[in-house]
Formats: sequence, C-alpha cells, structure tokens
Amino acid sequence: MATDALINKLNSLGEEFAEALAALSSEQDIREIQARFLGKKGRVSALMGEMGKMAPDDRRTIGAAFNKVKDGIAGSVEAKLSELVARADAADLARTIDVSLPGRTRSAGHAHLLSQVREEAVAIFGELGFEVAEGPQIETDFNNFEALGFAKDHPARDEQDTFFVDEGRFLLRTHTSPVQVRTMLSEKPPIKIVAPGAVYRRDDDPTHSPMFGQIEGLLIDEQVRFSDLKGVLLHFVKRYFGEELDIRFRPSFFPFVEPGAEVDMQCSFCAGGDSSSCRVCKGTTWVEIAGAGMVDPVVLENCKIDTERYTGFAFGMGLERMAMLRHGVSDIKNFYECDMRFLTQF
Ligand code: FA5
Repeated sequence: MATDALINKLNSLGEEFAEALAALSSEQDIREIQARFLGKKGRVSALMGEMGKMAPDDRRTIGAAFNKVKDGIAGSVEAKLSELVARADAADLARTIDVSLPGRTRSAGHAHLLSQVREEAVAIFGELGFEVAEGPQIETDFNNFEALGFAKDHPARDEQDTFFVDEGRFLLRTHTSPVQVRTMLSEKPPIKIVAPGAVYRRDDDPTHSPMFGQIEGLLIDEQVRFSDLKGVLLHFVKRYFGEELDIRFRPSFFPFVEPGAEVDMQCSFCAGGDSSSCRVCKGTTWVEIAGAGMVDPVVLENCKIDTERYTGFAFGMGLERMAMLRHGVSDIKNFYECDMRFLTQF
C-alpha cells in the first residue's frame, strides 16, 4: 500500500471511531469499541503490519500518523468517560429525593419478657447446679394428680378447674409438678432439676390466666433439709429481685409436700418505704412468689425412691407473677396481647 493510501486509511479509521463513539453511552460499550480499534488484534494494530513493508524514509511519517490516530482515540475515550461521570453526577444532584436523609433501619427484635424471665430463672438455678427437665403439656391423671397424692375428690380435679382432653383420659397439666413424677420415675437420686413450662387452669382475672408459665424445682438426695430449700429460694430472690429482700414461709397445704408452705418475699416496690398505698403488696409489705415444701414420703414411694435413704424438697413459682412483681405490671393480659408498645419496654 502506498504511504498516502495508508495514512488516508488511518485517518478514516480515526473518523469512523469518533462517529461510533458519539453514539455510545455506557463505559462497557466504550471499552469494547476501544479494544476493537486499539487492541492487539484491533483494526488500527492490523494496519501497523503494513508499516514494515514501507520504505524506511516513509516510516517516520507513517509512525507519526499512527501515534496521532492512537492518541486521538485514547483521548476521546477519556473525554467521553469523564462526560458520562459528569452526566451521572448531574442526574444524582437533580433528583428530587433527599439523598442525605438517613436510611430506614430495621429494629432488632428480642425475646418476649416471659421468655427472658424463664431464661434468667433457669440460669440462676443453673448456678446452683439445677439442670433443666421437661414434660408434656398434655398429661395423665396419674402424673398430674394421683402420684402427687391428690385425693380422688380433690377440688383441683373438678371439671370446673381442669381442662380434660380425650373424654377425660388426659388433661392439660395444671402445674409443672408432674415433671417431678416423670423425673423421679426415670432417674435415680441424686436429682436436681428445674422444669419451666406452660400450665393450664380454668382461671381468668387480672392476675390469673387460663394458660400461664411455672418453674418447678426438685432436689432429692441424702440429708436434704428444709433449710436447704430456704437457702435456694433466698438465693433466687436476692439474685432475681434484689439483694436487700428477705423471704418468709407460711404454712400451707399441697398434697405432695409435708410440711408445705407458701413462700412470700418482701415487696420490692415499697421495701423500706411507705407501703400503705402500695398497689403491688396492697399494704402488706409481702408478696407471694411460690408454693414449696419437703417432698411427701408417699410421693417418693409412688416413684419407687427409698424413703429411708432419701429426702427432698420441691417448689413451684409462677413466671408471670415473677415478671409482674419485677416490673410492676398490673394486668396479666399485657403479656399475651402482642402490643408492641408494651413488649418493647423490656
Ligand atoms: C402449685 O401449682 C404447686 N404445684 C406449687 C408447688 C410445687 C408447691 C412444689 C409445693 C411443691 P399454686 O397453685 O400456688 O401451686 O401455683 C404456684 C404459682 O403459680 C402461684 O404462686 C402463682 O404465681 C402462679 N399461678 C397460679 N395460678 C395462676 C394463674 N391462673 N395465672 C397465673 N399464675 C398463676
């Protein structure tokens, strides 16, 4: 090819490139066409092969022409890319939304207050070596009543108080105490468990719900005494409700413990102050937190445990009651209504 013809060809490639470039608007397309012209196997590079065939005197002129076209292409690519960036920036600035507004965050959820209470109670008893045991919510009469010494005509067995299932063959457990029976029937002493879970009764008022949570405690070993029960419950109250609070035991009757007691703690809302108008303890300065006692030897025998060798204590606490006492909640329904204004406070 003659020198002039080669230079013309080069120039027209340059023009062709400029025309094609003008029509493009994405960086990817621009880089692609750049490679098609300037790449190793590109159209401009292909013409370079012709240069070797030229007379040495002409090569300098042609080389300069090559460089001019190459520089022209590279320069117009850079200019075009800067123009694209500038156009994108201008479009961003022209948007009517306020890009400086903070984003919408999704607030992280957390466990329900009653789950927190259950987990914290399990953790505190865990510090004392109690392990978690579980039982079903649908129970047999034997585990819920019979083995625990409830007489056949005990009022708790009345249809007015208990939800029976399957024509009376089963019932919704009325307390977590059947887990005591299940554990004593399946394990040998020493036994040291807590059993949290849902229980059911025909109750319904601001402090009583038809479904609620309890946590049961059971310790069976050699030489277990009432003072051990006192120590465990006092430790729990101090850890969960407050170091300064004391507890007291009032004699009470549960068919499966002897002696049996209701356990009260000092009211955490008016402790050390004026209790006369306290709506939590109603001016008494004490609030009931649990039923408890020494496991009746009859129950141990029902569960095939040697009463000559072993004694034990048990207790049962209401989880809602604990949450209400700690946070001053006056209506138990708040726990179940899923009102975020209430739930997010804890
Ligand atoms: C019992 O249920 C016994 N099983 C506790 C026990 C265990 C005694 C081991 C001795 C040895 P009681 O019926 O008092 O006892 O219930 C225990 C706690 O459950 C109560 O103190 C109260 O906090 C809670 N509770 C009872 N009924 C309801 C209800 N309907 N709604 C919410 N909490 C309740």
